[in-house]
Amino acid sequence: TAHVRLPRTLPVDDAAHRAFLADVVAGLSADPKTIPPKYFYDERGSQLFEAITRTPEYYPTRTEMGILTARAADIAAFIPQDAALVEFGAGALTKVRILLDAAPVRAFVPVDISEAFLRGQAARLSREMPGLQVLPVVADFTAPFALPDEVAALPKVGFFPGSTIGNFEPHEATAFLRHAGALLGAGARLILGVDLVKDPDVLVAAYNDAAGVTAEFNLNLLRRINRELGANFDLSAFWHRAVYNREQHRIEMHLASKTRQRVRVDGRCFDFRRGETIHTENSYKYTPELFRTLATGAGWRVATTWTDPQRWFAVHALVR
Ligand code: AVI
Repeated sequence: TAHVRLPRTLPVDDAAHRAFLADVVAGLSADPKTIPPKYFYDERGSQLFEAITRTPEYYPTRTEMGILTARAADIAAFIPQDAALVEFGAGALTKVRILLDAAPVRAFVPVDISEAFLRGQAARLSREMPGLQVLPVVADFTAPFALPDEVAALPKVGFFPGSTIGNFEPHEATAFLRHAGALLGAGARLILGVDLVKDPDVLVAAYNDAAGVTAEFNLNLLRRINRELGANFDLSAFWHRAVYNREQHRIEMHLASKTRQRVRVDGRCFDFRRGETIHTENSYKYTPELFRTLATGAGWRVATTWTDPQRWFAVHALVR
């Protein structure tokens, strides 16, 4: 029989692969070196993030869950009848279940970049809530995307929990809020979870858990670059570092080089000084006042804000 030559194995999504490579090459060529945090979330990264949320130090998830649970009736009252609920960066769908149990929603559109994880979670939710139309969208929600036709005529409510907005630079957060407004349409509403400015010791501990899960999450970015971009990072040659920047009211995560070293990515060389870092994430914290200014500047109005008794976390209800 004829010998069939198979094509070189291509990544599932070639455009996404090229964007990843371009971002990593540009980020490692810059000074200081940086890589966008959205690349943390391959399948293993998504699982490591879920593990972070269960560490004793990482208070945001359980604090926000507490607010959503305590205020479920008030939040449900903010959601119109037969609405489509659109969740940005849906992850494990734990939080939205609280809203779906409290509000009579017609359709649920989880949007996430991590395809395998999203499809698995959406299928599970469909089985649990057979009356609900679940319409997953695989997309990078930091770029424009379209909603499914099925929800065109329904009133829209966005849901963006977890303080993920804090991982955007302030100008990116403004752009996201504007895009979300355009996507959801006139009269839309948006429920947003935002981590509050607080005692730096509490903040720093949350990003330096004793079990080392956050360190593993940070280092997994290098593992992903090795696997998907043919790089040769030695994971044992980098430290995880998380510090609070008071002036910019943000946690910064870095990967610091333990030695002077050279790393190859897709045939290109990148040199590291001893102690030089790759800045991998900012996690901005907002006072209610700072957040109100951000939202107003992006065309939204803060209708209500719910917090926990310690005022560690805020859930804001926005209207256009
Ligand atoms: C997803 N995001 C809001 C998390 C945060 O707290 O900024 C990501 C994270 N990074 C380290 N730990 C958690």
